[in-house]
Amino acid sequence: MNYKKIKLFLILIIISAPGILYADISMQNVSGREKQSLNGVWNILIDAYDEGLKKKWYILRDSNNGGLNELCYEGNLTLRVPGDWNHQLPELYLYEGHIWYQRRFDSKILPDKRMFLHFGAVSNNCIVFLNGEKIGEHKGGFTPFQFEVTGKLKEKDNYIILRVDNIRGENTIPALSFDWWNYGGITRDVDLVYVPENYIQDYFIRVDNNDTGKLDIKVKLNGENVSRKEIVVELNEINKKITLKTDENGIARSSKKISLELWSPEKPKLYDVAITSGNDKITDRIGFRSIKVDGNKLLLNGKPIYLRGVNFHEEIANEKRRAYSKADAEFLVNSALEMNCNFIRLAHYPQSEYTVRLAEEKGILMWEEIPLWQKINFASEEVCKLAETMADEMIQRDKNRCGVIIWSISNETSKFSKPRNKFLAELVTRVKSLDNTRLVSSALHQSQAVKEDEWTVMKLEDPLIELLDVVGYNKYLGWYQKFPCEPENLKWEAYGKPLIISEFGAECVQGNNLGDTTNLNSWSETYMENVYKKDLISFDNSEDIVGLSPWILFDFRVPRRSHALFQKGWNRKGLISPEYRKKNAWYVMKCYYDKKYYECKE
Ligand code: GCB
Repeated sequence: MNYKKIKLFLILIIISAPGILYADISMQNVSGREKQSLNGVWNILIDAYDEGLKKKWYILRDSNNGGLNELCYEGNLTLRVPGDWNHQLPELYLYEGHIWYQRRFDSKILPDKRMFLHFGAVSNNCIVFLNGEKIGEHKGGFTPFQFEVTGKLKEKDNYIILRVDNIRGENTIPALSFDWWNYGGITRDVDLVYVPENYIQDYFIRVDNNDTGKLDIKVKLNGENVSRKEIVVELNEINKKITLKTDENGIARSSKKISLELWSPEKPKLYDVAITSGNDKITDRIGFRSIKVDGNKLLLNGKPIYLRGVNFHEEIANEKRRAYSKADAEFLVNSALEMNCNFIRLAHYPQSEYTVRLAEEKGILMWEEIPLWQKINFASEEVCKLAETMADEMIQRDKNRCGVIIWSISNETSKFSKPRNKFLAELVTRVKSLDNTRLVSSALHQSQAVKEDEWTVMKLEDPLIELLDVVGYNKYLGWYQKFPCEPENLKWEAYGKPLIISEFGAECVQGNNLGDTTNLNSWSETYMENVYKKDLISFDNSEDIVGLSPWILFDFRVPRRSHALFQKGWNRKGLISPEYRKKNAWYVMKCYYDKKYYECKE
């Protein structure tokens, strides 16, 4: 064995060592499954000194089973699940540490069904215990995961305990410092999911990106008896029934001619698709489209498209909390629609499935990304492995959502780091091998203003550019940096590739127009408005730009934004204030997008 093989062997031994039980990647489409919700009120204990594991806080003790002294979950603090802990209890407002969650539940036991404990997301890490036994752990706060619990449940009085932490570190993703609130907790739905013994674990149903008259299907069964099984995929609306057979690994594939109405922002057509295998059946709403690049153009269903976008965080600013529900998704997506957007950059991590599904239903294209934000320790194998898992989990959850057109692999990581360049290049290959029906991008930021005749050209410089399909460019001229010239003479370039200006903007306090409003330090609406106007003039000079996502739709909360007069714990680059008052720059963007909308219609 050579050195590399020995290393791999040792890593495998470590990964499979008893005690480290990792969660499984989530099954496809939990929302389409029979399930029992475990949302609701959970008891909690705050473990500020991180002693719970040592002291076995995962074994529920009460007056009946002894050991009550110094450990009792019930009768004191509680938290609602789903939901971050920061906004629910004043003592947890800025808390970064461990919290133990506990609840009891009864569950129906169906003899011919398997059961899975499914979490939509837990921020950021957790260890899960069921009836006193550790069933596994998960790292990463924004993607779903599951554990099989068949045979581990009783009809009455089960208890589940989670140790959750939101601790930042050099080797976490995101790492030590990042520009959003570090919400902790069980932030998305928790369910007990019931499936048949041999169940449809996964499917990927899409049209061929090079030929939308061809439907490509891959279905994967899971169970003891999954080889040479028949699978039927039906689109009743067009009387289409496709029969497939699994191989010895329970995987079936087909590629068949089909005539479908394609999904687009103007007409976001979704089909009911039913997949049946033995006694398992699941249905989903799926849309079909192609997304491609031709030189510096972006083509949706073969036609050039302009992305009228915006960024938002998964936050309800006015309530100082993370968004988690269908109603929250409606609020966020409708707010983007109000500005006439057809594109959302879901910053800076996979946001709730409710948001993705709703945006797709409403005809919005999406950019989805993993939280590799600025200073990530790419030199650590453990960190890179985690980043890969995050990408896998994001793609697994949303690969059937045609509204998602871009997977982004990172935001503003440094081009000077060799391990970063090596790892991100590998990640591009990995993402493309998992899904060849979307484009790969990254939000880059290292650039130079270069004089070329009468023009000053903003040029990105990053070895990643040549590997990406679409280039994201973050730049805050007028805020972190001066405009290098008059906007009439300014251009943006991505070396002949489609370019999305993925972030630009400035800060201001809504309602403020005091002092010299030409001055950045005025924090005035007029200053911000002028930055937007100048940016837009320069964008119109640039042939490579296929879309914009200004930073950001709402002011958002960040503990490190601490200017005592103007920020007070908020990043004020929002186009809308937390109270939903639109800033001048919002109207500038809305006008610009209306104009683009009518230009594109002509
Ligand atoms: C950026 C980051 C974003 C920040 C923003 C800012 O470049 O990508 O996460 O919030 O700048 O306001 O500084």
